Amino acid sequence: MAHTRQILLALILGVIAGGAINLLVPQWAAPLDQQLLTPLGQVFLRLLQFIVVPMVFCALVLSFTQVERGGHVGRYAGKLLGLYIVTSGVALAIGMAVAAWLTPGTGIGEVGQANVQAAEPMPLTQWLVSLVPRNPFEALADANLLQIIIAAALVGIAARQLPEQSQPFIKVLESGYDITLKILAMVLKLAPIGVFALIASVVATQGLELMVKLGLYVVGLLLAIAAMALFYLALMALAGARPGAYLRHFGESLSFALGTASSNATLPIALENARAYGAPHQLTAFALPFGTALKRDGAAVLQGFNALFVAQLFGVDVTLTLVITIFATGLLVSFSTAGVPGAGLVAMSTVLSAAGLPLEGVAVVAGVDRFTDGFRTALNVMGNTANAMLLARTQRSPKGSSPETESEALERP
Ligand code: DAS
Repeated sequence: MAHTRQILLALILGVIAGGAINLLVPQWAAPLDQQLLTPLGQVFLRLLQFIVVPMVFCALVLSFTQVERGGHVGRYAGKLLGLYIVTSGVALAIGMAVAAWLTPGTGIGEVGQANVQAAEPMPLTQWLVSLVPRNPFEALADANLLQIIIAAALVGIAARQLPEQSQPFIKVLESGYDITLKILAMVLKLAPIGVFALIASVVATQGLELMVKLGLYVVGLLLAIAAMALFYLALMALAGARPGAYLRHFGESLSFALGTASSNATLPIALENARAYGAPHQLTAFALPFGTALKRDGAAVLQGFNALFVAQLFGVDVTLTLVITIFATGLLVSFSTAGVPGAGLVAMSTVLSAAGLPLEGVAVVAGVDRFTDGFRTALNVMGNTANAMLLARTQRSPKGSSPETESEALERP
């Protein structure tokens, strides 16, 4: 909890410092950013990325070594995918509804242009094949979370079939996981500095004038993100999953995501928050990496909202076909958006080109993207962790009995 307050304070100070530099000494913005702010922020992000792969791999293999006959993981994956599709559909609908209601794309003049490379969408079958790792070290080196999940499943299930011989290997993994937790605790001490530098860099170099010009776009997008966050809190309250306790424990992950704009970098914090919250480790060790690879409600809200914004901006008629195309491609794109800063902006071009909307729309919003990215990423982390907590809440105890209470679920090893 202390970290959360420190990170939020660092964010506020970063915006103030960045704004002061941009308004009072704009000639210093670029050199200060290049010599100090960006390097500081990148060092911090790299230290976090250093932990993600070993922590996730150790946690996943250990989780898979406990897989009982019938496979809890298969059950988790099936239920999570169902939850992901439904809630991502809600996120897209909210994004489109707010854009249709506020019409942020009408009445704004010429806005600064920036050339953003259109992302080439990978055909679905090729994407599915690419999930299978051909080399475990390549999967680890590329930090490809879905490939790491499959590699860990193969290793963990194989290790389970060699119970005696794999004990030393399991001990190494347990120590490895504990070591990553210790490194995480050290890196977290640098969080306020890292988050301050990251946000000050954005505000100092991009300033706030574009935010004013695209004010309705920024306000509308943040409103849609907030609406989806409230949807999750209401869903958790309905499911008896104590939204207050969720916010108290995961506030650290959410504020971290806000500052770093990287779901991948936030994963170690989310795993640690889930452990402190008391969620079953066997579930979160699978669900959180799985969700970090796939679950991006912030990206879903963005794609729905932004596509209608672009249609309004360029005077394109919003037909039922257009809405359905935006919804379908926005849903697919949200599952394939990377968990790194700016990924949603790059993914926009896929939705716009599928919907036949001008790609120039990406360049129009590029200038405010890093600011909204932090909020989208916080919603991505919320969608991932909230669905995992909802799944933990619904885990039944042995056959025939009533669904175990959350405290029972949380007490289970
Ligand atoms: N920054 C991405 C993430 O880390 C989300 C986005 O760009 O929309 O999840």
